[in-house]
Amino acid sequence: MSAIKVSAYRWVPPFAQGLVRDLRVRWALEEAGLPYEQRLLDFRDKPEGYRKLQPFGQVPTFEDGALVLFESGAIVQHIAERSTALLAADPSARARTMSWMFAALNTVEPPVMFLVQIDLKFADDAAAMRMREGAVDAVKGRLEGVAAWLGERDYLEDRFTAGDLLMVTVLRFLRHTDLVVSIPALAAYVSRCEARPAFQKALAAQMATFADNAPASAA
Ligand SMILES: N[C@@H](CCC(=O)N[C@@H](CS)C(=O)NCC(=O)O)C(=O)O
Repeated sequence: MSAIKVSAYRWVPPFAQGLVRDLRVRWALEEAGLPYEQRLLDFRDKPEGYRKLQPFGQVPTFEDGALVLFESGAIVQHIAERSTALLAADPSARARTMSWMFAALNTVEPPVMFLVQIDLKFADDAAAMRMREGAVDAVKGRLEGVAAWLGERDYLEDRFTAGDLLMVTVLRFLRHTDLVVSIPALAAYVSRCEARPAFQKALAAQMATFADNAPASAA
């Protein structure tokens, strides 16, 4: 029995499968070689008391004995601090990784999620669609920044880190568009990171949970 528990949804519709943020935590745990169990929840029917673990009722949470964490970035940071697989030992390199972790979640994710909301939730809303062009431009600006930084590099810094892990999970939210694939260096970067065995294991675990718990109506 592993001590670590990660909350995740039992099932979500296909458009969200492979994107739910427990994937970040599963991936980090796989990179660090730390076993975990899932605490499975229904998207619309969270258990009584879950907000004591996650004040907003979201996934993921991370439980390790008495320690309970929420916010995927904070959880990935906590895991990274336990393993040089995600964070180098050198203090300056660690600080650089933190910059990229914040950049992924604080600078790239907000415009990406704004566009995702427009496309997936408000596609029938004319007012929302009028904002789409501006939202796409905002995303393109961020993607160009990441691509220009990457240049010829394989990773954001001189090796794979928790910064890449978070950045790639953010870029994956754009899979319903051609915004990433139309920048070959960025597409190659995402594919390089997704090819890591730890990512493949994490994704397979999330997808297996959805397959095991698919409602009859989804068949
Ligand atoms: N900033 C939070 C966001 C968590 C989040 O948005 N989780 C989604 C699934 S990916 C969720 O549970 N949404 C349901 C809700 O917001 O009620 C994190 O990174 O952990």
